[in-house]
Amino acid sequence: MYNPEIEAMDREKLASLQLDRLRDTVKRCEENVPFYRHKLKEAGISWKDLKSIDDVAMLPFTTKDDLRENYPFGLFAVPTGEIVRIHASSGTTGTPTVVGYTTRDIDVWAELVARALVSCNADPSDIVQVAYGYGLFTGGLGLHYGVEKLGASVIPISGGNTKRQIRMMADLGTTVLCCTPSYALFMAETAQEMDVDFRQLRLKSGIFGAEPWSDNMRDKIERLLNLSAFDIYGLSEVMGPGVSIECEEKNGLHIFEDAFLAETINPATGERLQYGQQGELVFTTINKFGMPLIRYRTRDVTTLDDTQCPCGRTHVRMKRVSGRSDDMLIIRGVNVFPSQIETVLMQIEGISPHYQIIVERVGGLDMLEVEVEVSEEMFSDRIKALEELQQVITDEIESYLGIGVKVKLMEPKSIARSEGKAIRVKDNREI
Ligand code: DLL
Repeated sequence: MYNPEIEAMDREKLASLQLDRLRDTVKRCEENVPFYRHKLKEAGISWKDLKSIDDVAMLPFTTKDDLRENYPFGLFAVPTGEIVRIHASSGTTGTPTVVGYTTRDIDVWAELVARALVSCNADPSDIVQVAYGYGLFTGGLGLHYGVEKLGASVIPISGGNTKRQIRMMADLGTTVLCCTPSYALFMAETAQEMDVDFRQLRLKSGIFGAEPWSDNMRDKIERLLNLSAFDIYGLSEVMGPGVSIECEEKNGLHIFEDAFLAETINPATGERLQYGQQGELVFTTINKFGMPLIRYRTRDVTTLDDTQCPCGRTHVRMKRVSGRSDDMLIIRGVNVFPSQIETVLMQIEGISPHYQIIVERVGGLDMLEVEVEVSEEMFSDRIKALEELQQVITDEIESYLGIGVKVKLMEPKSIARSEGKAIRVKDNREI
């Protein structure tokens, strides 16, 4: 499934393929989606004006609000009769966003996920346990069809029932595990309770994503689960998992540029940034028919890197997502991403990898509190050792972030575990 003709394509040739696909996409949007017809007219631009791939910067943005305002099917570019699958975001913060796929879209998606799996050392002989949730969430079904396309065996176990997950892993000889990184940690803990030793299992690769995680968390997961952990990124609006994936270098995620045009912008001004500058990630789909999107603002913060990767792939890489711009906490004027706190915590001995961040406003002042779970061994230790540990964590976070923090040590297993996307932050400030 590794297709060097596409993935290691000469960049000039790639730009020409992208331009053809971009023009075709914008043409279809103009012809079939009233929302885009109006928006493009307002911006005074048509698909015919796109003469080079950089002209994408002339196109208007699409936002999550646009999707909500056109709920449910307003952005579909084909008649609903041609849509064969619908996914939707959870909609916990408002109207859900709905996405529709044609038969061709599903096929392209499966192909991209199969390519992503190969990038994580999977091949047709593998047994892949898909423990992302199946349903409206794109994680389960997205990975599922990619595994089948690759010709490997899929265990469609979905999320939850963690003891059964471990049992299946052991009995069926799972070689590749797909789930959120926070769920992988929960599995490690459950296996330990069941006296299952990961060194006796056959796991070789883990394909973890759907939420931000740090390199230090990777080290922890790799050690606990005895596998090689890869970061997979995607979002339902643009497709689902498989928009980008790490290769064996684990130094950024290659974006499948034959299907998605990536840019980063300054989120405040909308100005396009250079490669190497951190900003908000923006995608234009160029190989999608059901619901193509033009310059979709993801809110995810990252940096694009167009330098040559030793793996041979020529597609640009994005750094691991540090968080969503709307997850960024502003504490007394300082920008804080939960992933920064995670980076610090994962390096400290004596605590478990489960944590919770709480923000309060006390007397007009923002207070950052981090609840950290003490490991079993440490918990039975002397009070003095615990006090020292608490001080170490406080000092480390404060020196990393440059702001004061209150650290609360918690009993083992007292912080809620996640079977899907972990909720790390409780922001109790009133806006
Ligand atoms: O989370 C799709 C997915 C499923 C990706 C399985 C990877 C694996 P949504 O539910 O629409 O789709 O959420 C998309 O999740 O905009 C990011 O903020 C975040 N996200 C996804 N992957 C990563 C990652 C799926 N590897 C939103 N690192 C995105 C950091 C991620 N954040």
